[in-house]
Parts: sequence; structure tokens; C-alpha cells
Amino acid sequence: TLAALIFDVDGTLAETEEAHRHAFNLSFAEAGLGWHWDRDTYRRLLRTTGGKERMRRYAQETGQPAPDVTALHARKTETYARQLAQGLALRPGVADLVTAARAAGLRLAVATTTSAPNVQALARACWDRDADQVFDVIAAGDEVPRKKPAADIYTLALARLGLPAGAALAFEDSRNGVLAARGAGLRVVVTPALYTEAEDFTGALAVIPSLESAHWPEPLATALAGV
Ligand code: XBP
Ligand code: MG
Repeated sequence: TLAALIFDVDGTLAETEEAHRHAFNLSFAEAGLGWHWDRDTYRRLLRTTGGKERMRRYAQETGQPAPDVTALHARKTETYARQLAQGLALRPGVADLVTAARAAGLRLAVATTTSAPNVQALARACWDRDADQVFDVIAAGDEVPRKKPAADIYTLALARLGLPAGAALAFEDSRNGVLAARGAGLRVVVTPALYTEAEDFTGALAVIPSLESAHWPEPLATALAGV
């Protein structure tokens, strides 16, 4: 039976990647780096998960010395939080799914590549609550050495939940996320996002346009029936 839901953040709970992209670009401009990531460039760069890893990868690709990634990323994280504080919408169905899961006694977790402060910024913007009031378990960013598509962040979330993979269901928007969840032995439901809609989601339990209840696959529909 289903005891917990584990959510990816970026692209799954909300369409956050444009806010990330703008925050990266602002930090590059402030540093006088001469870098600018347009949408096509960013789509390609998203294959490298993690903001710091993405910046290092871009320097490598373009044959430039790596900048001070730690400082750039700290500024990027501040800028991102300020942007989210101005408003962010959850994707359709997310708020109701979280409410229904709570009512059904399911536990809620996050397994994300994004930095922990970004999870907090999203929870404040979308739920007006602290992230740890919305989610029982948060596994984020640099808590694991290997980011998605490695399974580590999902394995960590499961360990913190104290549950085997068979008792949980993961929610993702990307191929890297599907690979990570599957690597941890989880079933995974995919809601493709703006930057990931053309990706290959082989291995997913279901690929649905949104998390609205009309689309809920088994075992979710049964677990939440009648709440
Ligand atoms: C999302 C990411 C993140 C964000 C930026 O992947 O790759 O790196 O773009 O976050 P997923 P940070 O949704 O698969 O977790 O800059 O904080 O790393
Ligand atoms: Mg994602």
C-alpha cells in the first residue's frame, strides 16, 4: 500500500526554471562575466542538474576557466528567492493533491536537486508556510554528492521516511528525475514541464498532463479515493 509521496520541486511543483534562468543571468551580469543563457542554451544545460555543476559544465563547454562558482551561486540563490517572493503559482492539481494526501494520512517528502533555500522560498511563496510545515521530509541539493540522474537523493528521502521504495510514489517532470527515482526502485509519475516536454520518460508509471485528480493513475487514485 501507498504510505508516502515524494516530489521533485523544479518543474513538478511549479514552473520555476525561468526564474532560475533569470537569476543565473543576473548573477553573471553582476559579476561582469559576459555570460547569458537564452532559452535554447538553458534547455541543453538543464541536462546537467544542479546550478553549480551547470556553471562548471558551461565553462568547460565554452573553453573558459571556471569562475568563482560558489560566490556566483550564492548570489543566484538570493536573487531567486527574491523573485519567488514576488509570487509563484503551483502547477495545476498540486495544492489539491497535497491536501488530499494529508487527509488520507500519507506522508509527504521532497527529493530535489535544487538548493534547500529554494525549497523554502517556494513553500513560502506558494503555501505561505515553512517548507517543513508542508513536507515531513526534505532531501535537497548538496546533501548528496551525486545529483540526479543518480538515485542518491531519492534513496536519502526514503531513508528519512523510513520506508521501502514500494511504499512510496515519486513525482517528476524530467528524464533525469525518472532515472533517479527508478534507480531508487520507485514508481514515478511524470508531468512534463515547459523545459522537459520533449524528453524521453521511459520507465515512468504514467505520463500525465497535470496532477489534477482526473489524471491520477493507480495506486494514487485508490489511496486518495473518498478524501
Ligand atoms: C532542477 C535543477 C536545479 C535548478 C537550480 O532539477 O537542475 O539545478 O535548475 O537549482 P530537478 P540550484 O528538478 O530534476 O531536481 O541552482 O539550486 O542547483
Ligand atoms: Mg524537475
